[in-house]
Amino acid sequence: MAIREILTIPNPILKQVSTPVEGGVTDEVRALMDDMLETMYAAPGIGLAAVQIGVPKRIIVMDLGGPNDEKQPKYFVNPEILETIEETQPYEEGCLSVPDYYDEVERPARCLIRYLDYDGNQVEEWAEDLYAVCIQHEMDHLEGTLFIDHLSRLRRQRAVEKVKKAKRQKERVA
Ligand code: K2U
Ligand code: ZN
Repeated sequence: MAIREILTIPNPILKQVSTPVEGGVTDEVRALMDDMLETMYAAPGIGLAAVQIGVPKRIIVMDLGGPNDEKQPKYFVNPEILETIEETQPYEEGCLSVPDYYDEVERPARCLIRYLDYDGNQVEEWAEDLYAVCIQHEMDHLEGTLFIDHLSRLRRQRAVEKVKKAKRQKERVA
């Protein structure tokens, strides 16, 4: 396993639409998910899409447990959102690819998802609460969409400028 670099804006790879995994959940796909999970825990974060480590394939990993909880990783290969309910819920979102910027995003409160798990079994289940927020945030990544793309132009520009300024300051110190 390895901790991989997490791409941050304005890296254009983050805007790519990820392609489906062909040929099922192979050992190679599992090795990539192992790296994604190790990278996510080290960040730390509770979700990560493959495109965030520069691999535009439709793969997501997640662990909604807290830092002191027993690890409960979830793996999503070729995930699909089959249904959403009309009711929405606001959530103060962040993103490992938009470091140190948080803002409120409204998303459907529940969604029906279908995906292949770590063993290649097909799973279909409803997600709600933080699970619904996180899976929709990650599914956005697979479409090349960031949570800041749901914000007003002004707030999105503020986020971009804040990340660029932090990068310039980091380069000056290095
Ligand atoms: O995609 C990512 O960058 C991972 C996000 C997932 C996420 C974003 C918004 C809301 C829920 C999940 C990171 O985990 S951001 C860090 C974080 C950690 C705990 C709770 C919310 C966000
Ligand atoms: Zn994100």
